Amino acid sequence: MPPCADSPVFGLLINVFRRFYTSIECVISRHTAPIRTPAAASTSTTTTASSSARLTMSLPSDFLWGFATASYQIEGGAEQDGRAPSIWDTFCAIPGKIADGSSGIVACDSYNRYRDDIELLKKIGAKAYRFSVSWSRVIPLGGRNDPVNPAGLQYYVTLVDALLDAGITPLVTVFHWDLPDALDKRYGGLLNRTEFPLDFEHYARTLYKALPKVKHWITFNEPWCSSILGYSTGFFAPGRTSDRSKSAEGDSSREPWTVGHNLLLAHGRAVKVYRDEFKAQSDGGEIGITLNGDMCYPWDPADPADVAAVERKLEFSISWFADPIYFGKYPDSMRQQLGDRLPEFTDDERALVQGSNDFYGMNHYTANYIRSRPADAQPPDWDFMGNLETRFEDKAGNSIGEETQSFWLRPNPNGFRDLILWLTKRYNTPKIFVTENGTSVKGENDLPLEKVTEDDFRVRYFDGYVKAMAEAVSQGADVRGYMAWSLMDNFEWAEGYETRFGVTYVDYEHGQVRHPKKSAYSLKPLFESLIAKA
Ligand code: PNW
Repeated sequence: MPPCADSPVFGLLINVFRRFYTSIECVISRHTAPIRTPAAASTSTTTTASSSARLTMSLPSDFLWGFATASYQIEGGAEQDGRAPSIWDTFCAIPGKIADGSSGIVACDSYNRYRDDIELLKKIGAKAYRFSVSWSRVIPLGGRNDPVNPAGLQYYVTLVDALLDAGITPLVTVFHWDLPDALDKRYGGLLNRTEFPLDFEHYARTLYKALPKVKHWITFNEPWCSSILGYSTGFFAPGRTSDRSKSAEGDSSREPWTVGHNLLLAHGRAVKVYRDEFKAQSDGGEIGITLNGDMCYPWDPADPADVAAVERKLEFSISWFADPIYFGKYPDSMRQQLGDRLPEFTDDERALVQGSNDFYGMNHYTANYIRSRPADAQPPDWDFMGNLETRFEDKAGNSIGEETQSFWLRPNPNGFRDLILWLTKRYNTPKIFVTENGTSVKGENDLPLEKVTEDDFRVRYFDGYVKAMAEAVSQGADVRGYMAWSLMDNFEWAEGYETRFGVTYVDYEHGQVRHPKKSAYSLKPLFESLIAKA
């Protein structure tokens, strides 16, 4: 507990803090009926007939499309064949952290049913599959001097071989949030600037060596989520935050920025090892990081402060990681607000991180309106957005998109096009793989099976978003692949199993049986209409 924890000022701060994090949900409950205007995008296709014609065959002939998942969300088999707990197993065991009190102990049981998953991918025409590796399955205690678990590693060797036999290209995420719990206990996990990058490097090397046929490697999934949700709001494992009602430990003013820095260093190390020791023999293998980012629009387009706040929000979420990778420094807006709470790169660190992406992995789901805060209003030290507010309605009352089951997600396909073009401009036309895009559907979990598979809302979402992506390509963006989130309903982190993102319904009550929804079959014809013939 900090010395001032029982002071009235601290109490007030915490109240403000809590109100801030629930403000998004308040906005939703105030507007149950979404307002449509020309500016507001809906899930319906936003392209006109003539632009649709222009989009035909606009994607390159070798464009990879498929579906994505992550280890802790689908595998289950938590105690099988020597796997040890990750920080998510530990976090799920704390009452109140997961909406439905669930965990990933069984999940979709993909550890035992991966052959079903591959059959499913074949049936729906996927060319690629993005999955992540469970670190604590491969190296149960996590560290560079800890033993490798051959059975755990073999699971991924078999999975990759089976995918390739089925003609499906594997994209492998090395880390999708499930840090071995032993490393968190041993040295503070992601908070440790020396040990964590070295252990991650060793773990990554173990995978490169065991999986030489993999040609698309993603070091980290969404470091923003690991840093902010894990160490500022405490919504995600390991749940650290300054909010003492949620966690006895944590410092939201500093820890997220430390963790972000360490994730960049670990990414840089893992990329260097890949390039030095594996890339030459890999026949075109590539490596990059996946960043999340929502598109932003000004709450009041006529107010320069809101326009500037849009840029700041994009910098605080995307450029926090992408600027060091492409430019070797943090954005000025972040340095200005955070001062020495944002770590400085040493020369060696900068050399490691700058230029470390062969491609940009893009996860994208939604858009927000941004309202600036008065310039003279000092942001609280836990602010992670850049002294601004996010809204679902603009000044004129236009809604950014329709409600979904996820409080943070409202579809706005034009935002996808605009964000791809923003990245294209700022980072000089990087090669982009869209590594996640998808939606939950409001009330889907309450529907009977025969209705749940008729997911027209999700079909329209994919149609709008994929065409918006094709539009960005026709305007000069270099997008090479697209992975829909997700192949199947799965453990949606703090939201448990009540929120479903799958194109396949998973019947958790009757042995994890998979039932493809309409959306599962919708991507093949969609991509066939957009990909140029070889
Ligand atoms: C991504 N937010 O996470 C993850 O990569 C997936 O594992 C996850 O299932 C998927 O999106 C859907 O949620 C996010 O609150 C989780 O803004 C939360 C947020 C964004 C992305």
